[in-house]
Amino acid sequence: MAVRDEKRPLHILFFPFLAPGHLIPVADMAALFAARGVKCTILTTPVNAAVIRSAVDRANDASRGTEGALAIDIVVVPFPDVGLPPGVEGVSGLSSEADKDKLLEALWRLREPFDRFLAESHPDAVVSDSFFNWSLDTAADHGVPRLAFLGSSLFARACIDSMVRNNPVEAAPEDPDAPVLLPGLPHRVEMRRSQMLEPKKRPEHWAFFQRMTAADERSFGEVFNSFHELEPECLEHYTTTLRRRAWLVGPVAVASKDVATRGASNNGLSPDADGCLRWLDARPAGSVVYVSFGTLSHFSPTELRELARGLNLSGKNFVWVIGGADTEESEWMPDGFADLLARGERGLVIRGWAAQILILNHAAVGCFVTHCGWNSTLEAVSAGVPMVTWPRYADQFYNEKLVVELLRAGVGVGSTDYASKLEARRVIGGEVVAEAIERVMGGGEEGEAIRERASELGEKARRAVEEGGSSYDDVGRLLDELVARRAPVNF
Ligand SMILES: *[C@@H]1O[C@H](CO)[C@@H](O)[C@H](O)[C@H]1NC(C)=O
Ligand SMILES: *[C@@H]1O[C@H](CO)[C@@H](O)[C@H](O)[C@H]1NC(C)=O
Ligand SMILES: CC(=O)N[C@H]1CO[C@H](CO)[C@@H](O)[C@@H]1O
Repeated sequence: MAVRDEKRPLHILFFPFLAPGHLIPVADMAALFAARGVKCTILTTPVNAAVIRSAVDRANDASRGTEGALAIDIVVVPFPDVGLPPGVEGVSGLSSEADKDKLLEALWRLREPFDRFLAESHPDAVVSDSFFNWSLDTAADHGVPRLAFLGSSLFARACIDSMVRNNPVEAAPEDPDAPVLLPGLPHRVEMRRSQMLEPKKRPEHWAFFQRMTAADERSFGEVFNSFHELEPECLEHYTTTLRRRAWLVGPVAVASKDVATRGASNNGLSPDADGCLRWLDARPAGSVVYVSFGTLSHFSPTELRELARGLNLSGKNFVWVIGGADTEESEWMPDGFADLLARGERGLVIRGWAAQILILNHAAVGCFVTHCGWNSTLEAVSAGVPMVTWPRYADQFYNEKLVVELLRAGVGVGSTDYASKLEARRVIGGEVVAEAIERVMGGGEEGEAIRERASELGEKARRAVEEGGSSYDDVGRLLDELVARRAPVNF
């Protein structure tokens, strides 16, 4: 292969955004490239380096003894001193608007170490998070091609592009339930106004998307944690209609050697997580609802109560991960729910971190109630698990569309409000939650078809990253191209 024919291996610098959901896929992606003989460096700050350290160590252990594989380096640079509390080096742990501004300032100041690294090491390419729009110009100053990575689905990326280009929200009626059609896409995508980013309500956010889209458009291309078979029409739209270049290299977590402990702060299975797998072992195949909303989602006490009621009403077994819940149980638990948990037969609640990939791949799990963060969505797709979708924010509403309407591998609970942690939203009743679970897990035709499609997608996902699969080939195409655009080779 071209990469190895050269005397010097290709060198790619990865520059992830400072949030676990962005860091971990980037570490996984670096592992994929390193296994193909690319020298990979990840540039980040101390606390963020700790998040990916175990994934990187494991990838490096696995690559030792693999012919042609190279080790991944993490280059740790100090987090800029902007007055954030010690230990806060990213989105996790921000507690006010003022903190948010400080983080923005810190992100901007990372320009200096990034610039220095490019000047000193002169890599062949940079894979930069789309959130760092300025990395385009910095990379260009050094003649280094920038590949953007947003960490979203191609579908969501195309929707965001349509939104930024056409601003259909502004033209829609004020009614939060007014339908908003996203023009220029290969599929009919109709949202409710309340599910979309409001440019007037969130002007900085909107401007941020505009700058991000502008920078990504001018980049060498974009890499996606997705695969051809998952969203073929979107890929066609992206490359042919939008004339953008995209390489789909995922699902990057499938090849990871770190499935058991990824993201765990203590670098190991918590006793809870260990117990959870044993608990699942004792449950029939496909009988358990797995519920988790990711690290950044926040549920009000009323929402938690309705969710608990819904799980009980569904009659199904459940594992519910309440990540970092800051709500007292007495504030939300319906009467009798504590007893139901104490009996330990129907359900298990895990506080904090869970071995999500292991749980999703357990035969007992029959459905995943998810906020549709792309990382979680892809983990479910890869495991062949159908979904009950409950988006809360950001691109999650688009991912829900993809899962429910295009892939038809899930059912939505009818979440209508794009709202942050601090904002109110309409509460989804327990009956509605139970009904969605029943539609996915029940005996009828609909449930069977959904489960079959989810299972087929899982097969395709796993095949994509194997040798000869579409994602494997996309990595090869990208590497060949980077080799070809290098300084002239002497023959
Ligand atoms: C990135 O955003 C900043 C504002 O935050 C803007 O000044 C700059 O021009 C943008 N850079 C690119 C390359 O789009
Ligand atoms: C669970 O649902 C049953 C009815 O299906 C009800 O009798 C019981 O009170 C509920 N328990 C909780 C904890 O909600
Ligand atoms: C790859 C990755 O970031 N995985 C994380 C996805 O999000 C879940 C929770 O939402 C985490 O448990 C995973 O570690």
